[in-house]
Amino acid sequence: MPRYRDLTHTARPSDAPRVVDPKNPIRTTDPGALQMLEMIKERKIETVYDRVVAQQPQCTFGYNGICCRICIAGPCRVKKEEGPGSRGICGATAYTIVSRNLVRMIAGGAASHSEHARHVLHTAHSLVEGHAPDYEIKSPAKLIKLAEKLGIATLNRGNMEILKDVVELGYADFGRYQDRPLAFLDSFLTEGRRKKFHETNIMPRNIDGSITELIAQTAMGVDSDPVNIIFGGLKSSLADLGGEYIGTNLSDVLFGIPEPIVSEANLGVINPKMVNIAVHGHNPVLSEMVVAAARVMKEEAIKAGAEGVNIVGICCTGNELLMREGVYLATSSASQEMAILTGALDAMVVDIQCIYPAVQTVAECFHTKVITTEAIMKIPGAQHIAFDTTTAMEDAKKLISIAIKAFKNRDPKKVSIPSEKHKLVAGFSLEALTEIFSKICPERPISVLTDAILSGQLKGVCLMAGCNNLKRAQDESHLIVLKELVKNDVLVISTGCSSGAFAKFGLMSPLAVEAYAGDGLKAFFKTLEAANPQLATGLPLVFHMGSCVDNSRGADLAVAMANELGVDIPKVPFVASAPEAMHEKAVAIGSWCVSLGLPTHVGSLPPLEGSDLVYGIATQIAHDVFGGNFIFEVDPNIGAKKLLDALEYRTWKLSVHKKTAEKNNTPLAQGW
Ligand code: BF8
Ligand code: SF4
Repeated sequence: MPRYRDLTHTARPSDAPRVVDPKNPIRTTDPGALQMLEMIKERKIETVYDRVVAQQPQCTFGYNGICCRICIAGPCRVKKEEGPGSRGICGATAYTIVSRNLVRMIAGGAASHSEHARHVLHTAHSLVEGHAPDYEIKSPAKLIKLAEKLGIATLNRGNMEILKDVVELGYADFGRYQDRPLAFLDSFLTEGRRKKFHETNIMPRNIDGSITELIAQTAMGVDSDPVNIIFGGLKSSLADLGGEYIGTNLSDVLFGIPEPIVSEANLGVINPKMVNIAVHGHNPVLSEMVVAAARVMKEEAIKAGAEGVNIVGICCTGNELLMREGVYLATSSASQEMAILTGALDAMVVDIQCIYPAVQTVAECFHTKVITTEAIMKIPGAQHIAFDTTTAMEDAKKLISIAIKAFKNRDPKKVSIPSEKHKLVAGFSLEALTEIFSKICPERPISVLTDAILSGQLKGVCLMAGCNNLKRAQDESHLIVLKELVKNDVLVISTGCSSGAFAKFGLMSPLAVEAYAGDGLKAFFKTLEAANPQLATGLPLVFHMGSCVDNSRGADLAVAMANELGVDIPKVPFVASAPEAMHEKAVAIGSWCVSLGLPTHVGSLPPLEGSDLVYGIATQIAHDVFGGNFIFEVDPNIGAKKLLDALEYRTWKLSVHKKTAEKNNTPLAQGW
């Protein structure tokens, strides 16, 4: 059972309101978005902030996960505690309906992340085959490291030859039928997790099969056992992690390993004198090419009367480009429409995921061109330009020409750009962090972090991830959780829209360390900075690890810490938090975090409260089986306290076990 120091805390969420201020349309705290809304208030353009209010109150059956639409005898709702109304038409009870609905979200998340990974894999494959002339192996070092992890021979072999084998193994991971584990996943797990996943029968052998199996398992009249269904879900969540691992690592091979880099964030990065193009979505395969094309098309933009081409990022495509190229981050998920409202965005080029269909509706009030680029992602009214990796540069140039043409139609009277923007330092891949630590201890770099925890200087590590969910005001929960954690000396790494929130508020900067970090964290940063004079700036309050698929970098760090400490992940003072989770991808990530053995806070409740059994499995029984558990808590202050409790408990227990092992000269206890 998870333990809480504060005895008023239980596995149940507090009584904090589930939707804060449901009638208030000002549902953001982002200073850039607030400025934007103020600027356009006379014009009354509908945005997500209006629609979320219009949706209130949301359906309680759906909210609790007790509405089943799996077959067309339904929809069935669990309406009563007992009798025929307590079951669906087929007799499915609440625990079956809730668990089926939940794991189908995991399947959606796993499909999304791995579709992204598949695209990166296809690109690498085209490169190997000689059909992707505009791409290259930017990081041979990463390729070698990855190949070695995967057991692929590297000695006396050319890079393309090695990449060919890596790609083949990646493809096999999507469709393997032999009884062997997913290679990319298996390549980085701790021994303890490998054993646990085999014992619990959740080690996936392929990605596509795990997702398909889960959909089949949860079809009408198949599995009704909630425990079996949830374990099926966890298997898919691990397939999701495998997919993320492929996505992150192959992106690093093709586009480079992120290193500390300085940039800026929030709507003020949109430049009134330039052709502004927002790249939005998740996939670096297209957006990296847009950045490259923008560099060579500067002259054309100048001819059109602009000073050049300004690429800005939104959501995780933005994070990918920020991490590797230092591209400005305009905004994050919930405020994506705001970028168009500036009236100075000439094109929004989108790939996949988290793109509101509403961007086209807003764009129609301006000159902005919304351009979709992937076969599975079109928006009525938007222009579609199929992006092909074999003609990547040519396609990217086409996109930029459209933006330059649109720039000429920009209406200066409609331009109003918020001044808000903040400097930031991003680019903290695990390699970059390891490099920084290695300046203190070259032999065992991760010991710099684990020793700081064991000595009490740091309380532990938290991976902050996830989206915006407007049940509370945008970004508020991300900020509250972060501030509470850093004040208590927790080292925070972040991804996705959590990173977006911190960047937009100026918290991803060295200046924020002085204002918000606790003494231990400050001292830790000072030691690192003193040993790393090569860093152009000081270290930021929070380390940006990348996009949503880059949560795999967080998993990598948890594994490295476990190996350094000689324990499995459930004993490592490492927690995760998604204070504003929204997407199915977040459900998949949260589920593999728990399977890996991490206490995982989620600030917006997934639809599972309709079954006490399923709720109990997620928040308590999971801890007994995997050492990780969900902490569902909508109040970010309480959520942060529960995370701190979990870290404190782990550090205390680990220290006791270490002392006992040293005193008695016995192996370190592995139980959690
Ligand atoms: O993949 S954090 S809202 S943008 S799902 Fe989407 Fe959530 Fe943002 Fe990135 Ni991740
Ligand atoms: Fe209703 Fe059962 Fe069909 Fe679900 S599967 S909609 S509970 S009949």
